[in-house]
Amino acid sequence: MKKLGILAGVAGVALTAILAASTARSADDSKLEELKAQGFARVAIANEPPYTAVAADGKVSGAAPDVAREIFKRLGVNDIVASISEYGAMIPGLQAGRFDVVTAGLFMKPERCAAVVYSEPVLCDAEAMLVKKGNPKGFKSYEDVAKDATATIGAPGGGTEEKLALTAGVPRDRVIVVPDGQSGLKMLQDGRIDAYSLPVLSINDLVKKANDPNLEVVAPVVGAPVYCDGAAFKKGDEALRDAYDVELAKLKQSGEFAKIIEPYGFSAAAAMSTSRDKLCSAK
Ligand code: 6CS
Repeated sequence: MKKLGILAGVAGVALTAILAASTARSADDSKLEELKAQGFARVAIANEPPYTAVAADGKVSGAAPDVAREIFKRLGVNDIVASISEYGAMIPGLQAGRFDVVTAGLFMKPERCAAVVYSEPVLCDAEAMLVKKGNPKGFKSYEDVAKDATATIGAPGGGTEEKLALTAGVPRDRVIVVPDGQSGLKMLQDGRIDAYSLPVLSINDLVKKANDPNLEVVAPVVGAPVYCDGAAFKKGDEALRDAYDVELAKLKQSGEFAKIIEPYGFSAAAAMSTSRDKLCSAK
């Protein structure tokens, strides 16, 4: 009778372990299953071409959403639905459940890596400043703006360029929060700011469309790092992030990743030459 008791005990332990493992797995997969059932993933974007763009008819494009759309399709989530957000509101919105993922060129930096769960790198870029033709104040770096007591610089609220300008010593009242590219362009053209800073590809896109001979691009901004973004998921959605990374790696491996992002001007090699771990631990 004793032997029977021991066997029953062992079987019970094994059964408990199997149940626990399957429960954990099903809990992990629940977010992906939820998105599959929903039929779409809610993505946060900024409408800053070529990273993200919303056409007059509402069509969402840009390198970041195009990569996300392809990956989610492979995961069984048929489409993405985009909401436009300021960069500084993306992480709070993700944490509040307003979005399922941020696919907007939200650059990986240690403080952001602590707040969200990033995929592996997708889009890499240096920083630029848009100035008047001839660069009258001779800006080459954010420190140059800081040193000129009369100079003002525009940048996205909660964005990387705002942080870089403040860190370089530009006083708060000389760093002007600009909601979007068109506003920054107009403010510079009207002389309301002396420089407008965005990543290089975003500034180049603005200049190409502005068709204004009185503009000049300072790129790269001396002393500013090259950043890369990743898709940013809410903490707790690590399993969804891992599934996303598996498909991202396949896209990179097959050459399809390059086919999606390089027409926008991004380098697949740049994203493939670095990693989330490196970018999240950068000083
Ligand atoms: O990640 C950021 O904060 C920056 N990323 C892009 C693509 N544009 C401006 C923004 O500040």
